[in-house]
Amino acid sequence: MCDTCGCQSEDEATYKKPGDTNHDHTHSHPLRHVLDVNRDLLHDNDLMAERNRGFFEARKIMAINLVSSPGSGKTTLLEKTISALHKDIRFFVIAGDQNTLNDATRIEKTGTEVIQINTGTGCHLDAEMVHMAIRKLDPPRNTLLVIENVGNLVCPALFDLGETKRIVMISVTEGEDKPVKYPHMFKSSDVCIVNKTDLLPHLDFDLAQLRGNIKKVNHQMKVFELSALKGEGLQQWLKWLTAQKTP
Ligand SMILES: Nc1nc2c(ncn2[C@@H]2O[C@H](COP(=O)(O)OP(=O)(O)O)[C@@H](O)[C@H]2O)c(=O)[nH]1
Ligand SMILES: [Mg+2]
Repeated sequence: MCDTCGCQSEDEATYKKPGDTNHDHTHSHPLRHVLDVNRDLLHDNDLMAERNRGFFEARKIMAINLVSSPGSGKTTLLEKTISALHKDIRFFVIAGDQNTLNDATRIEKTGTEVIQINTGTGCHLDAEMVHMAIRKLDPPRNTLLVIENVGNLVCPALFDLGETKRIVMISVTEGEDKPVKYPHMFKSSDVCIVNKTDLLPHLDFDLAQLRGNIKKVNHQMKVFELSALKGEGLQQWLKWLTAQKTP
């Protein structure tokens, strides 16, 4: 079955051949209806995202939407970032996962106010979920809100949360080709953090190739290479974040 339009035709297999980029069909089917539904869903999300953006702008809150595959090191980077900067910046965190309070528990240990959103079967946070969470957290003026999205390089790319910056993380164990395999996420992000550089000596991983692939899909992307666990490269990231927060 075709993933995009759900039709059952035999010739669906053809568009999955390497080199095929279009969802081509030799038959007609109601593809238009699927696109309309998606547009409506995203329209509602975009309206709510604008409300969130207005809230953040009015309170001069920097809101970061942190996205990556599961296990890239988002929560680890957050723990390290908060520990390093909590004297200068007041952090608030929204943690998204399908299940468990694990990330909220980790963030809470840093003394930061956090709300966990469990999406159940959902593969991303949406603007409405974030809206409800910020009503509860009520972050005051001049603070920094980090929204750790559900681990996934696909669905979160479509959902604007009203964030100030979208930051995509990729770890060096994931392969150099992920930016070109999942271009929407890398295109829609402002910053890319390449994590787990401490593992490079043990891997057959070509950092130059990854850099090239990032630039291929988003040549303006700001890139930080670091090890959240061991601390190498962390200073440049902290310096950049501090500069964003204090205009
Ligand atoms: N070697 C190494 N491991 C890391 C690094 N950052 C995170 N990890 C490990 O990767 C795993 C997943 O990290 P976590 O922060 O939970 O990832 P998340 O799912 O993206 O939030 C944990 O076992 C971390 O200790 C890093 O810089 N180097
Ligand atoms: Mg996490």
